Amino acid sequence: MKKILYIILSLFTASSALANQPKDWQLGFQDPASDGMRDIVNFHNNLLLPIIIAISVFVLFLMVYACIRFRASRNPNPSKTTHNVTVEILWTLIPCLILIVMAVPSFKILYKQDTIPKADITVKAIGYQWYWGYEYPDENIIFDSYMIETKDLKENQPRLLAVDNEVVVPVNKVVKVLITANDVLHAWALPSFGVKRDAVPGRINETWFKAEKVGTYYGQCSELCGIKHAFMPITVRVVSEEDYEEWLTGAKIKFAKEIIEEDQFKKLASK
Ligand SMILES: [Cu+2]
Repeated sequence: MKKILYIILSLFTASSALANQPKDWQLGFQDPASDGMRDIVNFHNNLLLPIIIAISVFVLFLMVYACIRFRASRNPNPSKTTHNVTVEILWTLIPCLILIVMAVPSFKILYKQDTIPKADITVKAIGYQWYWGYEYPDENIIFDSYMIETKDLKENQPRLLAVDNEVVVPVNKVVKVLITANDVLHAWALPSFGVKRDAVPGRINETWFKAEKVGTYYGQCSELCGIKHAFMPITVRVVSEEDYEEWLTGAKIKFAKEIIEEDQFKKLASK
């Protein structure tokens, strides 16, 4: 009973009280933290959900009506009708119209997400079995991001979602994410930003987001990629411009990418 109450309660609170990670008994989406996700949530809550509910109620009504009105005791000699042109046109046409009504805003959102504005920051995410590697190509930064084991979790770190090295991005900046994989298919997904793209070996997919709120956001690999698929979470920390600069200064030293060209010269020379 308590659980049912929770579900009902969460129906009303889902959009306002939830932060940026999955919650117990959550229904609905995580809080949107980008324009793209807000579009998706609006589309779902204001258009899809009413249509789904209306159709479900209508079908339920038809079933109940048929059960009562045409039950054997009340309708002993059933009609032998097999065709009715009007009804057939209607039940083809109306679903078509419903699909068109859903398709138009859906494509609008899709195309909006597909157009990547001029990026302020580019991050490259590389899926490995089973962790994510990140690169900031413009900053010469590279690091790996592993899930923190349950026993090593600190306070406020969610289990199976927190990582050792988080992706750090500034708030209100366009972040372009280049996504690829090193071994098998993975998918880089962050629900709060409305972002989900497959990471395909040998190919670079791209997506973008503009985080509107400072905070820590959690996502997970969303393409079955092997035995530890569930243990390669994604953590993005959105910080203020100044904090980002500060992080950058430290990260440039801590995560400095070695100069590849020099290595190659050395390799060539030693041959
Ligand atoms: Cu994966």
